[in-house]
Amino acid sequence: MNNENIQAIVERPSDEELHHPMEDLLRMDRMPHIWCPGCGLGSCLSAFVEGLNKADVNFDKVAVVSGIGCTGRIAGYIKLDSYHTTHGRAIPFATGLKLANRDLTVVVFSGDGDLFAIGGNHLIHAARRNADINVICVNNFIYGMTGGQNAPTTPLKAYSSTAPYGNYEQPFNLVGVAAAAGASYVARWTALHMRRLTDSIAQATNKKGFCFIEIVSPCATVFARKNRGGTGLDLLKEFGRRSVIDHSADPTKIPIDMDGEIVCGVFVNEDRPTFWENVQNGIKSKLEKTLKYEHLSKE
Ligand SMILES: Cc1ncc(C[n+]2csc(CCOP(=O)(O)OP(=O)(O)O)c2C)c(N)n1
Ligand code: SF4
Ligand SMILES: [Mg+2]
Repeated sequence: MNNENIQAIVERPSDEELHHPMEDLLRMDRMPHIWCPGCGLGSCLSAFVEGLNKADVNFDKVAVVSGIGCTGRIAGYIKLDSYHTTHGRAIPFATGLKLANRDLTVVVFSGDGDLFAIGGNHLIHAARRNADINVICVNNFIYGMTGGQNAPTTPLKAYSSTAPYGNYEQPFNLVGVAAAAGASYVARWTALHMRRLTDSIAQATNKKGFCFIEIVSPCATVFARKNRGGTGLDLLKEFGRRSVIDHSADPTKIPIDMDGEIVCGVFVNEDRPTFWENVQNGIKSKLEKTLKYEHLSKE
């Protein structure tokens, strides 16, 4: 059978059928993306777009800021106002953006290495100040893009390209760090918990203050290979087996290791004044005192 005959019997899908539901929010001119088959980042991006839809936010008022790494590419693929900043500096960039444009919803989307190694100081101080930004951290336990070096999240005894005999550095428990530093909202999900993750992203979008969401996500290429984890799907299945949902868990007491439980949930959801509100209130009371003093001195 020649090609013409094959074409005649295969019904062509309509343009509508060919249109991916997320296409309007993706920079299709950048496709195909660089992510490996089986990587969890596609699910993380889908959950983000779904979460924004659920939050009913005006897409023209959303800005996405990433650092570098495989996760950092999200800023380049999403068709919103987005910034791919330098390594570790997404949070100060986002804080400035929000302070200058306070009607924006500013979201930092970046990796565990970017946000907790070189960017770790920025993260704890933005949480302490309660900067009004949302931070979504994809934790794949490794520096994915640069070939699998140890990250501050690499579990004890896991292998990486810089820990060929296993990692013997105690990793950070990301939700514990964010909560201890003062974040208003702290949640952890895996890339398998699509509905709950989407709901969390919607909740954080509609919430004031520093909101932190960790997504435990498979790095099918470097982390899985070095640790004999199988494919991305195998890792997801393992996350599913090991996950328990406990919203009442103390976030400082739920580190992730190589084979124990991955405790998920929304651990902190509090309201406290944001950095900008504190500045406003502080300046207002100072000015009031000065004006009162000037008024009295004239009498
Ligand atoms: C100043 C600087 N130092 C080092 C690098 C190299 N670098 C690129 S990606 C990366 C690690 C990113 O890890 P992570 O944030 O976990 O992202 P992933 O690739 O795992 O999603 C590093 C160290 C860089 N781009 N800039
Ligand atoms: S190296 Fe890992 S994190 Fe990066 S795209 Fe590949 S699977 Fe994903
Ligand atoms: Mg990483």
